[in-house]
Amino acid sequence: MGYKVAVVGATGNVGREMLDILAERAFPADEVVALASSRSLGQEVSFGDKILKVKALDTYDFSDTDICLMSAGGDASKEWSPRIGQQGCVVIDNSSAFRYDADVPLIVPEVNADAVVGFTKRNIIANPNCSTAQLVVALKPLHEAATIKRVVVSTYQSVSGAGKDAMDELFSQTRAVFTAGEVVTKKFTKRIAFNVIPHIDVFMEDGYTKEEWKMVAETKKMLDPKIKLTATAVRVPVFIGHAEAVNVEFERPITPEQATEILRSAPGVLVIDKRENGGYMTPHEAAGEDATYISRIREDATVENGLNFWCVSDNLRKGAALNAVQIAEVLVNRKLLNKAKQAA
Ligand code: 11C
Repeated sequence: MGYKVAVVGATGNVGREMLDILAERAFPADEVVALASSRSLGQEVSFGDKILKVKALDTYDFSDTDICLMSAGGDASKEWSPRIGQQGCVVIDNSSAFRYDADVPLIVPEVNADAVVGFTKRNIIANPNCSTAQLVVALKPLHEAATIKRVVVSTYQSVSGAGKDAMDELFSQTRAVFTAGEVVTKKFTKRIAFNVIPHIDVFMEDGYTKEEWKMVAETKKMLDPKIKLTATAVRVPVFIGHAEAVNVEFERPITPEQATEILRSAPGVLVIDKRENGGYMTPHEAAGEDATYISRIREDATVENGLNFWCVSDNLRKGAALNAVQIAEVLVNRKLLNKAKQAA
């Protein structure tokens, strides 16, 4: 028997990707329903070789739906995810609304799949922020091998993380620069075309941004609360694919060769590290791919047991839609969905 799956936010960047990935991975669904706010009612989205007409979220009855992949923003999640969960449908929520709640598991299957069982309290599972997802996929096997003490990470995040309007803004600003037209800035705080902006999400009181705070809180929740992490999150004029320069200090010695071998056999990771021109991965090449790519693995000789590496992934896939579908696969493979109906 297959499952009934709803995708909320089906017309957005991540929602469309969720539909593509469900089809690509032949998720065992008998029925897939595309939902969105009434603004998108009647729009069409593709699901494999089918076209789905978008239905309204606010009139949809979730009681016979097994899984809801939710990517309609934090406000919609806060309003809808608890209600959907109460109807016995497990919500895999891509927003930050529930990530830090103790009774909601935050899951990257390669890192902490076993924690998924905690979903029965509210029938909600949180999907991490894109910049954290790819980072913890890389850190987990290294932490197991040599115990991470501290991480310093700088991100180079593509505009698709900020939604479709942000992608349009990069496109139209780039065109305006080339045609000597007016460069209009709406979505970002400064011009993004031919620029970089050290600001993602809102500012916090301590001077960090919420994006940077999320990387700290989510790494601690999923991997180990003892890990110290500091981040600088930067937006770059790239459409799809987040990159990260990562510096790690370990408790025990680990050589670049050992780290390379460990990462080569780690789930979800592909090492591309030839130490020659072009022998590394870039966001452009990672777009549309599932892996978290690791390149430039080298010793940081300025600290004891230090390594540097470069980490790249498609933020809409591993950073959002793919991870959500992988969580759904964990629920199916571990036969956990009947627990959702009992919990409701
Ligand atoms: C960005 N990382 O690139 C953000 C997008 O908490 O799920 C995802 C925000 C989140 O702008």
